[in-house]
Amino acid sequence: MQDYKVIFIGRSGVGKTTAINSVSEISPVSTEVLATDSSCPGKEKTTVAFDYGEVTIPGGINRMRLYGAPGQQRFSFMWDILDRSSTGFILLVDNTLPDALEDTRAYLKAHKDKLTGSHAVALVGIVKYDLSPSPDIECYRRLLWDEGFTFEAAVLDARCADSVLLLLKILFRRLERQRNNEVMKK
Ligand SMILES: Nc1nc2c(ncn2[C@@H]2O[C@H](COP(=O)(O)OP(=O)(O)OP(=O)(O)O)[C@@H](O)[C@H]2O)c(=O)[nH]1
Ligand SMILES: [Mg+2]
Repeated sequence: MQDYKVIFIGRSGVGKTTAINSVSEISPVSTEVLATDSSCPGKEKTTVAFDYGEVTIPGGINRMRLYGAPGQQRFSFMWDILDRSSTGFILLVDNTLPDALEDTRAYLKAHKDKLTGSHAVALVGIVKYDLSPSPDIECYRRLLWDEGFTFEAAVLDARCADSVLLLLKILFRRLERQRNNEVMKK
């Protein structure tokens, strides 16, 4: 059985904790506390250390260990701890942000080394598309292409297990491909 470590990253309030809670087969570990600032209006709680859940990829025996990073900058010291030996990254982006594309570009640039490391596989998940269908997915694909990333982009609703599972399956296929390539090289 292959175990993959996957980290959900992205701004505060995008849906990292929600996504893990939606699919985890174990009771998820949460480190949410009441938010004391206004960095994410309308949301009561924020993650201060990490979320943790586990899921089996349907039709397989492979397990994914899911971690959610805190979105708030002041807890960014956790990102380096979580990144160690990570295999997959899912960058969630909030399509309701007024500058969603530019925000995504800035995030990708800031974390380029991590996301394109030799053992890393990453993809972009666009949430809250139901609330704002613009920019559309093609805009994100173009942005990724322009910035030289080979990641896939997909739409999901972090509240819906099937939707999150679909995204995890895409990541899983890419992780398997990378693992096979590494085995062939040996
Ligand atoms: N309408 C809609 N709401 C969504 C969607 N995905 C997530 N949400 C909501 O967005 C909010 C996300 O909150 P969290 O999961 O706590 O966000 P987080 O990324 O863990 O935030 P931090 O812990 O502060 O970094 C929740 O209220 C979800 O119900 C979506 O696709 N559509
Ligand atoms: Mg959270």
